[in-house]
Amino acid sequence: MIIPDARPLDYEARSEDDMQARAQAFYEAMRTRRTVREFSDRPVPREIIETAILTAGTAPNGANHQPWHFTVLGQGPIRARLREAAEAEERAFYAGKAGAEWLEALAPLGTDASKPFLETAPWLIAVFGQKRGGPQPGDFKKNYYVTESVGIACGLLLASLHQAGLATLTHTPNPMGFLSEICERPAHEKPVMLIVTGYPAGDAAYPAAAASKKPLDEICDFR
Ligand code: IYR
Repeated sequence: MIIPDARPLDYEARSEDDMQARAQAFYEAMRTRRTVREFSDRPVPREIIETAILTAGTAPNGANHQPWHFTVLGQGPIRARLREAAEAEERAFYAGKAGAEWLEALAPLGTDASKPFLETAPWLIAVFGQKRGGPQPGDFKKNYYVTESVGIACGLLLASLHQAGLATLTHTPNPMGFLSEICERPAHEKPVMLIVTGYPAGDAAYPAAAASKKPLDEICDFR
């Protein structure tokens, strides 16, 4: 392969012991992440959120078009509107739109249509996948692997926020059309999820069922 405008890789070789220790340390850090649904209103510096979004923006993605947009909502009057719209969708969802099987799957989490965190948490990050765009600002080319790219970016965003010491919640009100409207995003951008972040409320708790993770031999095989 011929690499256009090739640059030497900035690669730091490590010993196998060091690699295992670093992988283990990252696992120990990440395994303490819990999805939190009760947030404090204590402010969090904007710079931490900016750094986490820069981290999300390093995600591998289709043709390096970086097909994502993050609309960050701080505290403000827009929050009440957003909560109202989200809770209206959630009420319909929990009242039966979800169907019995889905509601049964959610029962161990204890979730319901009430979403006070949409007003309490200092930051909400609405994540959009761009069907069109390109490597340069203003491009309007077709994008590729948008779902996968945005999913990886969200994973990095959540890892960064957790590593920084913040609580997070991936919230996916269904449907999410109202997010595009409130965030004033164009029609070629699809809302993917809302990431809520801030400090956990003093009495925040999580359902034991959510912390039970499958063992390695269940999620992996080597051939
Ligand atoms: N969007 C709803 C329902 C919900 C769905 C799944 I799948 C979850 O893992 C959690 C919740 C809500 O936010 O309550």
